[in-house]
Amino acid sequence: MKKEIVAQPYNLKFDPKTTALIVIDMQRDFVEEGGFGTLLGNDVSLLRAAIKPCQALLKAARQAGLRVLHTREGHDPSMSDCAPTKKARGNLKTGIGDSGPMGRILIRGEKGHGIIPELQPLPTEAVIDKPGKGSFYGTDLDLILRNYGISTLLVCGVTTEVCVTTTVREANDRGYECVVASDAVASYFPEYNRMALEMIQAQGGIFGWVTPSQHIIEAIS
Ligand code: C5J
Repeated sequence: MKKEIVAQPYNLKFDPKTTALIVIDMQRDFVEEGGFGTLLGNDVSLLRAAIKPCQALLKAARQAGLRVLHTREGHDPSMSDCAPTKKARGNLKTGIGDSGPMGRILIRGEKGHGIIPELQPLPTEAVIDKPGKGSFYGTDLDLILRNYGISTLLVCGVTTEVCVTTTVREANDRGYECVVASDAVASYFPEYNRMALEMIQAQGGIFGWVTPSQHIIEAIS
C-alpha cells in the first residue's frame, strides 16, 4: 500500500516494500575525534549532530521492516583502488593510506574506517564499500538495490555536500527516488549543508526530496 512522506518540494508517495534506508559513511574517520576529519582541521561535532537523528531513522526503518544499507568510503590496504589523484589531492602531510591515531586513514579493516558504534549494521544489512564519493561508483549498490526491488531511497549520513549529494545524484540518474533527511545529514561547513539541501529540492526536486527525519519516521511507522 502506498504511503506519503511530507517533504519538499512536494509530498512523495512511496511503497514501503520498495523503499530502503541508506546510511552514508557514518565512519569514525569522519565523525570521531582523531579521524581523517580532525586531521583535516575540521570540527567533528558538526557531524556528530546527525548521529541521533540517524539512530532514530535506523530504529524506525528496522521496526518497519524496511531494507537498510550502509556505506563506507575507503580503500583496500594495497591502495590499488585509490585513484592517485585522490591520494594526492590537498598535498596533505597525513592523508589517505597514512597512519593516524585510528590506524591507516580510510583503509578497510582499520579502526577509523569502521562505522561508529552508535550505528552498527546488523548482519542482515548490506554494507557497501566504496572507493569514491558516490555510493554507486565502483560498487554493487545498483545490483543489490535491483535484487531487493528497491526504487525509493531514504538517505542519511555524511557529508551532505560530498558523499550524500554525490550518491543522490547518481541514484537520481539511475531512476531512484531519494528523500534526504535534513537533520540526519551534516557537513563540516553549515553553509554547504544548507546549500546542498536546497539544490536537491530545487526546480521541482531536480535530484530528490528533503524533509526532517521526523516526517520520514511518521510515514514509515
Ligand atoms: C568526504 C564523505 N567528505 N563521506 N567523504 O570525503 O563525505
